[in-house]
Amino acid sequence: MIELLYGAGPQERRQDPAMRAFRADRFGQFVHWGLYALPAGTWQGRTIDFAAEFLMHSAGVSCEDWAALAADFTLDGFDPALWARTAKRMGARYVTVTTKHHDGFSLWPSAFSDFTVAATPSGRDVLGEIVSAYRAEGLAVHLYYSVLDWHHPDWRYALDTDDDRTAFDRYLAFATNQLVELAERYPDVRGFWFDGTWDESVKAHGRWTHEIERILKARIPGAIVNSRLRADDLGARHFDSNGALMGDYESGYERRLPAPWDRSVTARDWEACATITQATWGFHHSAWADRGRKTPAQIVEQLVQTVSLGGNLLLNFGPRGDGSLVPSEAELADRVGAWMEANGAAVHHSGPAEGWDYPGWGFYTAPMDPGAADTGSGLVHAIVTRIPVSGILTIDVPPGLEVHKIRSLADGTSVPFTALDARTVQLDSPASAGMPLVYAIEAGPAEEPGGLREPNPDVALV
Ligand code: H79
Repeated sequence: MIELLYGAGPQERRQDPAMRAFRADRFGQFVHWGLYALPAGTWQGRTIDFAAEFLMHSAGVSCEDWAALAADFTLDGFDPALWARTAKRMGARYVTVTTKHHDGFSLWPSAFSDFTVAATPSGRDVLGEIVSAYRAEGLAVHLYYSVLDWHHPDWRYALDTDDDRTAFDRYLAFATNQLVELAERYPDVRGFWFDGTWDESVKAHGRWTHEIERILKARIPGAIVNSRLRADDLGARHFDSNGALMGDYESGYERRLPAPWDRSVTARDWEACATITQATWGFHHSAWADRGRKTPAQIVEQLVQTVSLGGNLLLNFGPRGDGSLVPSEAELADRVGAWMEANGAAVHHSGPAEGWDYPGWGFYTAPMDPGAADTGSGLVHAIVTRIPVSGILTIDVPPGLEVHKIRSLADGTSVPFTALDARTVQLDSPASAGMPLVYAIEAGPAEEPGGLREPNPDVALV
């Protein structure tokens, strides 16, 4: 055990109302919006794949040229109320919105920077309007903040000289000021989502990451902070040098998920973030970006895989430069929302189904109490995302349980099944592809003590 001043706090799951709500929400909307949405992946006629919110960096644009984009940030199609309604209809229960991305542009009129919405034609507090719009729809709001900053003269990737160290101290004072400012201006936000914390400079300042978490939580009691903020005394990130999680939940799964059978992640709270496009977060206006867009069924599959492992999914939207939603993203939100309308009970307030192993054809989730445990109600949702070509869905029932009833969650109709033995149930799998089908399985203690299955004699002999 290494002695740490800036390591992890208590390792029990937080059980306060904000954290319980976050955990039960399961589905959030990520929004990446800033100046980068204007060039949308193309600079001086050259379109760069993968570079949307990264364009300034990838195309080597100077701070001056990039800052000139502010003149075109006119909000002509900006309708935050529509964003919020779209997110709510999709079934998202919270939003995480970029307040300042790597390019350093602040979406609120920060007193600590000249590079903000105050320097755009409208001068409006865009972030404030977004926060209000989502709160009005009943969604919780988390604020994304990039510590990495390509604009600020005092940002450093590494601290090689005394001058670097002095400059970076000034940078951290600036970031602290901005974060306190955010907490003071928008006190009804539920949390902060940190990014851009992987460089040597930040890793050498575990103390600052520890301190800023404390400061934000002092300003906003119950604020939820992701693990990506944190480094410890020795520069270990997310998990301290003793292997303990820092921050309130693990946020390392970016554009990937834990393996469906990896139950180790259920030991803690975590959130994965995902793009609709193949890789970009800000709007990328190109055939390249559109080619890789995920379908509603793919999004739902990621969502239920996440919930089955006790995580939250943050699904990203990248509105266009004028503030309007990308039509295909709005349509996807509606189609995911239609599925959630009928099947959201398998997602919200749901988590891992204790004892139900990953079945291969989809995922099991179970209603959970906000303390993050299976309620033990015996109700399990089976979400079929991969229809077996055999047409037969086999359900391996945990020891000591038996299936009483199976119904379709969407329409309540009873689904016939055959009990092969005490622990194996089969039914006809859904016949056609489309959106994932959800079966509500009602199980209870087995009447016959058939829980312990005879070992398969063939397996024992070979
Ligand atoms: O905000 C989103 C990303 O902009 C941010 N995190 C999410 C939530 C992020 N910053 N850095 N990274 C993710 C990883 C960096 C990937 C890169 Fe690249 C590979 C940067 C340079 C090489 C991809 C390819 C982006 C530009 C070229």
